[in-house]
Amino acid sequence: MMESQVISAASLLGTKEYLAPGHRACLGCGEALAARLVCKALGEEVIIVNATGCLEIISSQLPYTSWEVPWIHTLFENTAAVASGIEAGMKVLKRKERYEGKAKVVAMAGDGGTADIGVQALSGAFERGHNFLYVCYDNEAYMNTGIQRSSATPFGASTTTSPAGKVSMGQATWKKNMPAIAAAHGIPYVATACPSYPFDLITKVRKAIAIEGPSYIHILAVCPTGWRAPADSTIELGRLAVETGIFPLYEVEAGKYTLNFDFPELRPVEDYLKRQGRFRHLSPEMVSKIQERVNSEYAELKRKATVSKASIRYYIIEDKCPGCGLCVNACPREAIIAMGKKKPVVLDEAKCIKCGACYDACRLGAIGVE
Ligand SMILES: Cc1ncc(C[n+]2csc(CCOP(=O)(O)OP(=O)(O)O)c2C)c(N)n1
Ligand code: SF4
Ligand code: SF4
Ligand code: SF4
Ligand SMILES: [Mg+2]
Repeated sequence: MMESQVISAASLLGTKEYLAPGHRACLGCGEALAARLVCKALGEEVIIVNATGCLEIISSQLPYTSWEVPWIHTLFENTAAVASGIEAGMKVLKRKERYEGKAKVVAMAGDGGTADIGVQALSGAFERGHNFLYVCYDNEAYMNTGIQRSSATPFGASTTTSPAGKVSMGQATWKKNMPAIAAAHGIPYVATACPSYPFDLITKVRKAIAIEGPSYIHILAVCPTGWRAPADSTIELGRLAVETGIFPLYEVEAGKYTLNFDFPELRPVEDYLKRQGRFRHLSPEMVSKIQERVNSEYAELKRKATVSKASIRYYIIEDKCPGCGLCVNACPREAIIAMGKKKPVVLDEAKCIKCGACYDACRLGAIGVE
């Protein structure tokens, strides 16, 4: 029989930061948050290979660095090639008994550095079967250089090179499906993730680095600056991207698809689009077009997936809960009900989408996970 185990954030992740505070990311940067969580999940036996882009710029302004682990900066285009070289070099050193460690090579790049200029190097590294993890932080444009469109910019988004105005309606092409491209290489592990679902993200990173061979994680990294959204909307926008089906969270393991969060009903895409200035100009016709596309892509994903509700379960530890109500406010689905002052709250599992927001909100460790 499996024993249920209560875990706390500290026991799950440890308190050590590997992407240290003091970096120069904008307020509310989803990319910095995602990288921090990824690094915490990776631990210290790692070599980070980081393309030029926001993450590198905010974290490595000489004479300062936020990196508490071995880290190398690469060009915009060659992250996967540099990672391949390091991994191959480590193999040789091991063979010659000059290196006995178990450090994992982890490449990191933005959507431009991955889906555009870096895709050739990445495809080659996947095809050669290097033992490394590649993480793409997808903020849906070239943010570091001033919000230029990339092939991962969504249809209709206004950027400085796809500006909405009299002659243009924003980005005219559909977002490139980079996780599908990675999966088409037949590599052992591909996943999508978002820091608005931190436990899901951490689990996937740990799974990916335990795998022998190439693995790929595509992370939606909300960028308040480039998306023209309030800095405090990062977590909510990530949740909305998932709950509308715009950015579903799934894994592809040896070709088998698992949808990690499946909703009885998707929220309308408008709930997500209307919160961002980059979509402000969209006409109702364009919103309907986006809705149709999301509906059909989500249906296709569900057709491929062995649908699994996340295997975790959240519950209230009654003797620790004085009913402060923080989790009630944090829950996006009204799945936690306050029973009155000084009484423990009640969690309705039928309504729970396992987002983990209540767990993050509780200051008293009164929410358990099993
Ligand atoms: C060959 C080359 N072209 C252009 C640049 C300039 N450049 C540096 S970062 C960047 C955009 C990065 O975009 P992305 O990979 O999406 O990362 P983000 O900044 O959005 O996190 C560009 C165009 C460069 N460094 N090298
Ligand atoms: S521009 Fe966007 S991705 Fe870059 S540091 Fe600012 S919020 Fe983060
Ligand atoms: S995990 Fe917590 S916050 Fe999220 S839906 Fe379930 S009860 Fe609500
Ligand atoms: S946040 Fe924690 S202590 Fe407060 S009501 Fe929720 S479970 Fe109880
Ligand atoms: Mg980008």
